Amino acid sequence: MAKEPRLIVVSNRLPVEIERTQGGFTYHPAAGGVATSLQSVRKQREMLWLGWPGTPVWDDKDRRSIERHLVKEYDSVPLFLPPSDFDLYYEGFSNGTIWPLFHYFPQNAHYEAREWNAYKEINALFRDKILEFAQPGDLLWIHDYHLMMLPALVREALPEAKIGFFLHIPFPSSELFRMLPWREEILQGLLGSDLIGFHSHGYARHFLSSLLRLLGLEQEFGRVIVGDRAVRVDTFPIGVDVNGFESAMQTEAVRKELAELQEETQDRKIVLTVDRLDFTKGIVERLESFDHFLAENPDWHRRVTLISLTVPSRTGVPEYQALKKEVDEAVGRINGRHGKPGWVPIWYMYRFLPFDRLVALYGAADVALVTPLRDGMNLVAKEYLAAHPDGTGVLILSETAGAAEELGEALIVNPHDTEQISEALLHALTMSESEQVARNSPMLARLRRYDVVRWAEDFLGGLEPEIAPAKQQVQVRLDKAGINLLLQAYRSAKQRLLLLDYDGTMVPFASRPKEAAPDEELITLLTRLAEDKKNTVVIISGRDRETLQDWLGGIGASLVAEHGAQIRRAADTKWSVQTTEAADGWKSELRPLLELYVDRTPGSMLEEKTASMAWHYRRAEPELGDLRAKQLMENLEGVIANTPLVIMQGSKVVEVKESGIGKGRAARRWLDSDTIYDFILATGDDVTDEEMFEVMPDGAWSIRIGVDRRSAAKYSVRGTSAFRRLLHSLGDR
Ligand code: GDG
Repeated sequence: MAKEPRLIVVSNRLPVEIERTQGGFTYHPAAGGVATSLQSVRKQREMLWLGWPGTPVWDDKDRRSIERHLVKEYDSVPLFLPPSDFDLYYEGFSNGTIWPLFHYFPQNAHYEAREWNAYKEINALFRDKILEFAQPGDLLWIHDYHLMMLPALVREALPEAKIGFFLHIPFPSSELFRMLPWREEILQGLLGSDLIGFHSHGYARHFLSSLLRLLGLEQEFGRVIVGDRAVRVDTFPIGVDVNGFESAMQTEAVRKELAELQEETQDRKIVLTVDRLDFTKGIVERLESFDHFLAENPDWHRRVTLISLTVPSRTGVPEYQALKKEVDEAVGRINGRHGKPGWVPIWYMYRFLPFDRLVALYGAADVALVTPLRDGMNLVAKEYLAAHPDGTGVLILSETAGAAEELGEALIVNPHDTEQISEALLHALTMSESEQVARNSPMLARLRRYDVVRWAEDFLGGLEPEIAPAKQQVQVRLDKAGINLLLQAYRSAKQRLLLLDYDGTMVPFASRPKEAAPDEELITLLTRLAEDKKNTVVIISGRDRETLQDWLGGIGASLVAEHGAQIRRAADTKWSVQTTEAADGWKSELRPLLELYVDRTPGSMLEEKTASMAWHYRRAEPELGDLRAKQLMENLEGVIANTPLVIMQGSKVVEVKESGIGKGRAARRWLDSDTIYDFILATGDDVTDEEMFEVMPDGAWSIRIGVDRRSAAKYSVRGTSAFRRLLHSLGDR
């Protein structure tokens, strides 16, 4: 079996804690979702982890010793970052701009050019470190919002690298994202990747919509074409180590902790909250909901305890200090208001607990109250369920945590709705065990199936080169050598057939179809090609005959309009119509439906042709256009069943036409004629051209304009300008 390529994981922080001790350093592996998931990957392939090793300032000797140890013992490469830039990059741009903005707190975000510059500088240092270690064939997996410029920086230096990027926090709606002064750069930075992963479909959608609105880049099934590369955008919801939690529950240490907890809380119900102290977590809002619950339900006094584990975070930042004060005061106020001798309603712990104690807390809790205002995923919700393998326990979960997309059987709440959370608490505390198990079992089954190991494998599977299904035509990019072969074949041929699509092949798309008129240079080029006695030039287009006649009537080529419904041979002056008389009948039936879509989709329009009707939506709001196109296709499918009509979706157009009319059949008129062509070139860019590619004989040169799409064509070139260059080379012969 072929050896798996090596994986280089890159994240801001290395998952190793380093402490200075007398006479040296001690090292502890830091546990955490991503680190755990990659342990299993480590068993299957060689892996290197690259990141910042932590705050202390080391001298050169320390650095060398740490690096040696980490490379040897942890397969990790430390990147020592300059402290001055580090603050601007980390506290500044990463946590003071991106973190609040991406979590829907634009009022907390600041925009400082100095910090942005430091962010780019530090990303460049990461790139330099990668370049020291990367070898051809390595897979690179870059993590999170601190390193969004890194994919493009690496791509620039290593054009052939396989680069994956995963964002652990939300990607906000494009309306928020566009507030960022450096939004285009960030998008371009991410687009250096081959694969970009998000936790939820919503985040991926927001990202794609930002690409469309800010860079004008369109997607097709999550694929975005950037220059001559395809970038895939997909969803990989991170899981937890379900087996790890299940077995942790059985260990002596956890059992002991659990017994102690039960002793202390007696037969009171436990509601648990676990968060890092952060404004995105909704800590104060949640405490207020608990306050409201106690005020509304005095019969629950003495019978319930809220254990709030809050992990210190960014303690040097004034906003976080203020939040800490607010939380402290809320806890004091609520305990003061409802507490009684022998009963403290809220047990507040402001510290980081050892893993065993955390797991014991999960196990002891009757209810987990997880109500962040915004959260990329939220692992606590999943860990709580994993720590209850028998399916007991109740999860109350915020609808704005990524986890809510998968954990729909939990009690889902709006984290701002005090009343709703208070009611959910009552429901949770009184829920029967059978309802608990009924709700949790399907969630547990999903967590087991898609655990943290599957998550990593799934992402890496998406990053490794795809193997094309047997039947799918793999297109060969026409490189210099290929073009030379084509030119040789052209030169030595006696009878040549050139079947040329127009829009998207010889000219780029314009937002109004009428604006895509041919330029002088193209007219001269085509005329020259058509004048060559050995050439039969056919312009084969979806456009109406008037436009084709008007634009290309004088070049001496044959013209095929409306995908073959109308044909004018070079020698003729008249067009011949290929359609049936019945056309008028079906058109008047379908017209009202198509007009309805024109009305419902501002910017779209209806075009009537001889044998078809086309609804164009290139100028419509892009997402609405795509949505309406799908709806229209569904609608039409119902209406045209059992008629001789077919629906085609082209580039920003949905077209209904008579079956039997098509570019394939039109091309056949030449292929099946008495002339034997010893050089055939067929070119096109969209689905309507596929019919033509499909009927091409073996030796034909079929070329698809645009890369990385499925096609029956044998070859591809990058875009209209590349194709024009090729035409020029033909014209020069
Ligand atoms: C990012 C995203 C996304 C917490 N307190 C203690 C402790 N923890 C552990 C929990 C859990 C983790 O910390 C917190 O989970 P998050 O989901 O918030 O993860 P983060 O890494 O902070 O955040 C988040 C995540 O990335 C993964 O993609 O879900 O949305 O913001 O694992 O168990 N662990 C111990 N003691 C504690 O006191 N031992």
